[in-house]
Amino acid sequence: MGDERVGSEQGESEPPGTRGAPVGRRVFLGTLGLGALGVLAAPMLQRGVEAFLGGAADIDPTGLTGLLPNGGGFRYYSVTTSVPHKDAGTYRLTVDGLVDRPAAYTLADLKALPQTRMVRDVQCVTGWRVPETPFEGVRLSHLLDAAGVRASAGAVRFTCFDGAYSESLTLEQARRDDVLVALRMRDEDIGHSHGGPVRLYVAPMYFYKSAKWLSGITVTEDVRPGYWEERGYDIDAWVGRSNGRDDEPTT
Ligand SMILES: Nc1nc2c(c(=O)[nH]1)N[C@H]1C(S)=C(S)[C@@H](COP(=O)(O)O)O[C@H]1N2
Ligand SMILES: [Mo]
Repeated sequence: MGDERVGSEQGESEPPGTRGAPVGRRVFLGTLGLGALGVLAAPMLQRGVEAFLGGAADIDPTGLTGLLPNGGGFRYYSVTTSVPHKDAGTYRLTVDGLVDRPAAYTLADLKALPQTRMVRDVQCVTGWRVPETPFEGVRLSHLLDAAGVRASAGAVRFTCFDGAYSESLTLEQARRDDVLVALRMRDEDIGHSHGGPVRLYVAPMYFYKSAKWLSGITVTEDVRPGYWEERGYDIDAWVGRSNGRDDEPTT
């Protein structure tokens, strides 16, 4: 499965070979050189540091807080060291590829479309889970229908304005009711650190499918593996029956 990079815009990274382990804790221990203290001491240490750091994850210049649970159990992930900020003035979502009507949506365009709200658990493939998280946005199927998907199409590729991340779904998966182009998370507009202003949300799959900073939807003939999928993660990432894990399904 490989070395999922965990951390911050400052680029902390997770050591390889920690699949299935409590990753934040291991990275944390590794960072401070405390590995020998072992797993038992770690939860206490982590709680202590968290209390000390408070809610500073968004402004922490060291990147250390990015390794810790923040914002109600979420961890901040980015594969790039920095991500440009986009707002209502600069954000665009393009839909292209094997479609009859390519489109470019502004944030206002997306907000004007029918919104769907869902509350499901979020499960990262590295082990952490956040219960009952509301997501809200436009069904991906709505954007695909509006674009007019051609008969030759079989998959969808997602690209991101971080310039590096990508994801993929089969067309059948992409058309599910529980796949959103999300504008809101936890009943707030999605902030920059969680992939705002727009991220993908694929409720039944591991959270790596939910590409942050979504900027492109390209309809393709075949699935083209996404960023982590090229590095060993399963392309069909159903929670509980992929990636060698047995988590409770999220839907
Ligand atoms: N663009 C982008 N999207 C991404 C990632 C990333 O590094 N870059 N990481 C994925 C992974 S592995 C997880 S667990 C979630 C983390 O989302 P969060 O930072 O809102 O907790 O985003 C997913 N989407
Ligand atoms: Mo993840």
